[in-house]
Amino acid sequence: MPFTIDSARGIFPETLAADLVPATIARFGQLNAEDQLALIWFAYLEMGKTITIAAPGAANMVFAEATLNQLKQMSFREQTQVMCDLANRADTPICRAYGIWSANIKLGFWYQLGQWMEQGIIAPIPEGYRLSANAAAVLQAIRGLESGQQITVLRNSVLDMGFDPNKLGSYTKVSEAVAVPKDMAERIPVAIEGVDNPTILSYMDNLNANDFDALIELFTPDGALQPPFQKPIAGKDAVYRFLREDCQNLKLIPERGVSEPAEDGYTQIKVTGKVQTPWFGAGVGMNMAWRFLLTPDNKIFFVAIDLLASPKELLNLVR
Ligand code: 45D
Repeated sequence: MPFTIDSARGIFPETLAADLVPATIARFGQLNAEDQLALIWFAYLEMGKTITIAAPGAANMVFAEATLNQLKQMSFREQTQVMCDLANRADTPICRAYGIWSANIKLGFWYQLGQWMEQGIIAPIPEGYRLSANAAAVLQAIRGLESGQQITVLRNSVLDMGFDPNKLGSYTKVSEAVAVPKDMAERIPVAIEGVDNPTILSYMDNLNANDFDALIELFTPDGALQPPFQKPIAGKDAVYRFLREDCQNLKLIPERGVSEPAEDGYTQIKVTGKVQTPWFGAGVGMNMAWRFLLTPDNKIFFVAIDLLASPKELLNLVR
């Protein structure tokens, strides 16, 4: 076997990812819980002036409902404590429940809390709260990011909260029901300047259609998918689970790409373009790259998905 997942990660090394995102999140993680909550609140208010978050679907919210109702019954003091516990990743029943939710359930939970904070149902950030100097600097750094990077910082900070499920031993993740794949008649196939490889086109089209059963068949049994700023998810079962849990209702808008032979009959293909998330729709187009490594029989051995450093990177298709 010429490639390992590890060596595959290095294809198209010229690709510049938005490293400011993990750097900002690391700085955010150093702040105390009060500062973290206040900072997200301020960032959320500022972003809300230019972009709108779509309300999560009701089906999505049922899993968080019991916890949300529990919070609603509490005093402001207790509510603040719960939010700080989440930021501190404490070991409490609520932090344990939160820890095993899928990304969208966690986001939906905070979406609801944000609404309730505005309505005075959940404890607000105290009026006149002053961020520490470090927190103010992190907020300033977030202001300087492009919108796709800002929402990624927000998302990742929310995903990091709660009790770490890996400390639970075995657990079953709680995620919303998987959407029915889009009707064939409603699918609009993508076109990619410079790339006509059918596996790549099917990858994009199946993901856009929530057709995860068809999508997973494009991978080799040991194939891997590396989401932005994460380690590769390896093996068909794990990739399939990830797709069903965390990849619904995305809109991939690939624009252009290059395809070139790699060692031993493999092919490496880089595609750049935009991705929209159901949370922000067309309001935020994230600048993305896909770096594929295909086997000689055109199966996906590896694909890395990168959030790009800048729009300029959309045109960077060199090796
Ligand atoms: O703490 O090809 C308050 C893959 C204050 C799959 C709050 C992909 C207190 C393969 C405001 C209440 C998935 C990898 C908090 C492609 C407080 C593939 C609330 C890529 C927390 C292309 C905060 C997909 C709130 C990508 C409500 C790149 C925050 C998807 C809400 C990216 C934040 C999706 C939200 C992103 C963020 C979604 C809703 C970045 C959503 C971000």
